[in-house]
Amino acid sequence: YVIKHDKYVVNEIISTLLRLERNPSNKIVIVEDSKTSAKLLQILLEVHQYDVVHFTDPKEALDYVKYHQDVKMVITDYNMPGMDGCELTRRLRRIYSKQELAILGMSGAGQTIMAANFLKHGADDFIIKQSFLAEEFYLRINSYLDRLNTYQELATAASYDYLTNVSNRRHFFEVVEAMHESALRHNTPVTCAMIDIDKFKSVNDKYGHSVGDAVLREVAQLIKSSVRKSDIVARFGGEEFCMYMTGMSAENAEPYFEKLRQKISDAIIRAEEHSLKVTVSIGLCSKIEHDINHMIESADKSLYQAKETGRNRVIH
Ligand code: GH3
Ligand code: MG
Ligand code: MG
Ligand code: MG
Ligand code: MG
Repeated sequence: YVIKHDKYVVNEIISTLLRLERNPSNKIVIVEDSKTSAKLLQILLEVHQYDVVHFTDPKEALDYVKYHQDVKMVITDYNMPGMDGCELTRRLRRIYSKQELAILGMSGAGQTIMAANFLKHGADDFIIKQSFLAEEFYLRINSYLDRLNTYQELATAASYDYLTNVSNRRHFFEVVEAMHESALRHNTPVTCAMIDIDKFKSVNDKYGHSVGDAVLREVAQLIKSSVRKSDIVARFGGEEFCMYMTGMSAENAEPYFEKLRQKISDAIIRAEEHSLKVTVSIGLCSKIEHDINHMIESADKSLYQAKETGRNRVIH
């Protein structure tokens, strides 16, 4: 019906569909001073739903890629004003590894010598302008993007806890060291918290392990939803979570964690055919120590005290 009535509308619909289908995680930057050559590549890529950004100036491209971590691939020409493609490749590689960004060098016919040059500077591959077959080009592009996505999936799987989707212990220490150093430098207050579900063994005993898992997920979610982006939550052991918060002073930590404790004890957790409630005990440490491990140990001691004095409470 539409085709019969308005060709313009059809084009609009098609381009809208293309935009909708475009995968934002497949962003490719083309750096090419020749507008015709760039246009050709852009069309080839956009037909296959790649999100393409074009720059004629390599310096602008460098800035863009530096601040847009969603760029997966850079395709760069060699001869360009201001900076050649190899230099651009070299500078990009100082910021992004091959696991984070794919780089394809490109130059005109008769410049195959450039291939080694590009590869030496950190490019993944090299193509000769206008002499490649479209199909081969797509296959290569796809294999690089697939590889990057696989790396990213592996990195995520290695950093997050499978059951609760919060950080695992390894990832926690990987990021917390730098956070702590920066907090010490800037004299920012920090708080470390150990949170442990009370009598969790009895939840498993009474309702079974899969309900126990659901409770763990729910508690993790309640904790996670109460933190800011600058905080980190990790699952340390079975039913034990550790939190590190910057900008959280001792005075603020008390009411903050009291609220979190209350929120968890109020929550009705539904799992399978059951509705249940759990409580947590929380140990805090806001006394700045140079070594983050000492703060965690101190929070752990407070947690132990919270358990000893009746559970479902916050001890500083
Ligand atoms: P307390 O108040 O002293 O902390 O008592 P608790 O029962 O919570 O502590 P305890 O350390 O005795 O038991 C922890 C239990 O957590 C034992 C274990 O079966 C359970 N657990 C650990 N990891 C998992 C998990 O991944 N899934 C489930 N369902 N249970 C788990
Ligand atoms: Mg050029
Ligand atoms: Mg215990
Ligand atoms: Mg427990
Ligand atoms: Mg425990």
